[in-house]
Amino acid sequence: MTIIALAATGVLVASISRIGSPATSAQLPALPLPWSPTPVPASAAAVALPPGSPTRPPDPTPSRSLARPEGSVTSFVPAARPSASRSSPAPPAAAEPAPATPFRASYEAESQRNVLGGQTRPLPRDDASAGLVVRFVGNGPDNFLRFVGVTVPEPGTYNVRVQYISGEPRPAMVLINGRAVMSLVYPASPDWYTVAAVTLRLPLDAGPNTIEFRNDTAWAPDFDRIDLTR
Ligand SMILES: [Ca+2]
Repeated sequence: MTIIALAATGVLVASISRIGSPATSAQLPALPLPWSPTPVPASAAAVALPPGSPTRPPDPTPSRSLARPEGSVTSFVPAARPSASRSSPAPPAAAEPAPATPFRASYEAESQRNVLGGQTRPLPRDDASAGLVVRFVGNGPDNFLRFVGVTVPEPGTYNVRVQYISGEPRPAMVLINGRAVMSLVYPASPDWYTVAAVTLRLPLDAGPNTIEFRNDTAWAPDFDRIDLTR
């Protein structure tokens, strides 16, 4: 399943794939900016929010003027899997300069360190990391999931890969340290028992951060885990 996301920073591609499935995910070619108001599926729109916006914005429309988002969606990176078979070994890849500060961290949604507001609660799913997801996020302001202590060494924009389960497309907002940075409609996972993932680009402060998922008016996905890299 392939979706298109809006991002003003250059990458306009998002795709989604079942975890561990054959390499069926496809990516759309990157589109040049500036963005032209071509209609896109509402189920795949990442919408920029003005800084400090306290409430969920109206549903996006193709004619909506997009401010530069603080957060954005980038290509989904599936779990490691063998590449397509080759008739001969691939030549060694050219050495790429290592990031100045390699970084990787993972956080389970169901961690007791997190804040599970309102009706949200961890429930078992065999396909989920650590066997649990946080369900019943959204459909009211109290039902939020807040990852606490998401710690990074330097301020900047990080890749945040979000694993979730949602048998239908569902929207949710992302708040960093209490401030709304983006809203995303998470594409449907294969079913209500299979994990999917999208990778977001989110701005984080040095030290501990909170990353909150919420939807004050409709149900959000069930969240499994987040993985940070840069
Ligand atoms: Ca989990």
